This record gives sequence, structure tokens and C-alpha cells, in this order.
Amino acid sequence: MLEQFAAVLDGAAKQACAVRQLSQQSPITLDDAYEIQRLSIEQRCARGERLTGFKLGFTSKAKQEQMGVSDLIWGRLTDAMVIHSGDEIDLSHYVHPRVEPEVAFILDKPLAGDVSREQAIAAVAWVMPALEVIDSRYRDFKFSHIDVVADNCSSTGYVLGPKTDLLSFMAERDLADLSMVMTADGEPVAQGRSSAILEDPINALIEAARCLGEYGESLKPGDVLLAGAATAAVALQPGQRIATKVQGLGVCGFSVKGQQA
Ligand code: OOG
Ligand code: MG
Repeated sequence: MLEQFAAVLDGAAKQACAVRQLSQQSPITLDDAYEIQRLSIEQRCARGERLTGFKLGFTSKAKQEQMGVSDLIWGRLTDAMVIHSGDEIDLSHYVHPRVEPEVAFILDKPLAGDVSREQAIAAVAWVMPALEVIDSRYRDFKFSHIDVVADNCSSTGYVLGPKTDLLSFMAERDLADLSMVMTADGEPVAQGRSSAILEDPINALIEAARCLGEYGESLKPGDVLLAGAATAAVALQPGQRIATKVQGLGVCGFSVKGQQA
């Protein structure tokens, strides 16, 4: 049954069509949901995709309130989800995509299990502004905690901005006190602060190591970690130009194919 559910979600993502929440079809546990996620990503890897890292979700109150889910979740990222900054994306490849501003890290050392703040910082090479494109495979973008975990936490795309050395940045600035603005065609559509992400994005590294460890996974050198959105997500429209700026870290963005309404 778990294999079947994984195939349903993988198919929904490939065909960009929404499906019913799994929990409305059969009682599944959180462990089942993480196994469905693992199996669905295994399908993608069997088609040639490569794992590039992990993401956390619901690390901010803004996101928890928007979606009505308050428990931390984690998902897997692959190279097929990479959107290069400046690229154009085509909405026909998605069901009902939204975008959210994030902070991302790239590690250069492994990070696993219970780790201290110092260990977390020492494992990171780069910090970056980021955008995540999320696209629930469930109808109406509605789900329970268990459903969204099975659906790889709505992961579908991510953009990374310029890389800054984490240690040098932290020597001069407080990573937990940066303004974050997301714009559509130059107009602000979401604004927040990096402190919205678990009070400090460094906590996302600590939580990711712990949560992944519960399922026998860990962060490896080279992995990306998306720390989670600082604001609610915004639905994408044809023709938009989306950008996000994180104070001191820079800007990244992409455009959406098509005519503006
Ligand atoms: C789930 C993914 C949440 C975040 O950054 O909080 C997430 C969703 O909202 O569909 O990626
Ligand atoms: Mg996100």
C-alpha cells in the first residue's frame, strides 16, 4: 500500500494533477508518511534524479498559521528541483504553485543527530538567500500533517542566491535579525525577518540533524538545507517576476512564463 501511495503522489507531480489526501483514503501513520516520501523520491532517483539535500517546513508561525499545521516537517530535494536564479518557469508543469522566501545553507561537513549550535555552525560552508516553489499534490492545497509529509512537504523547486561564507557573515552580522522581502514585479508581496525561522535559521540546522536522524538520514557535505519560509507563501501568476532579498545576503529570483492578467 505504501508503494502504491508513493506511485500516486509521484504520478500527480509528474502529470501536474491534484489527488485526494491519502489520509482520507486509508489510515496512515507519520512513519508510513515518511516511508511514502522515501519511496516516492526513490522513484525519482530511479529515473536519474540525484539527491541534493533537504528542506524543513513549518519553521515559522506565518507558515503554520497559513496551512493550519504546526509540527515541523522535513523533505528531500533533488537536482530536478533546481531553478537557477534568473530562469523562467512554466506554470503548466505545476498544479497550483506558490512561492516563499527562505534562507538556505550548503554544508561542507556531515551533521547528524543531536548537535550543538557550535557543531551546526561549524558544518556549514555557505549561507544564501533562497526562494522555494511549493506545489501540493493535494486538491485545493489542503492537507494534514501526515499528508504533507507523504507528499515530500510540497517540494517542487528551489532557487539559491549568492553564496556568503557563514563564519565571516556571522562575525559581522546577526543571522537571526535580517529583513527578508519577497517581491512580484518589484512590489513587495511578503515581508518578514530571519528570526521568524525558528527564532534563528541556525536552529534549522540543529532541528534538521535531529529530525533526519530519527529516520536514519543525515546531512552530508555538499547538501543544501532550506531552512523554511519566513512568511506565508504567495500563489504564482503568469508573467510575474519574483525576487527575494535577504538583508546582507543578496537577491535571487525567477520569472514565470506567460502574459500577465
Ligand atoms: C508545506 C511546506 C512548508 C515551509 O517552508 O514552511 C514549507 C506547504 O506549505 O505546502 O516549505
Ligand atoms: Mg518552504
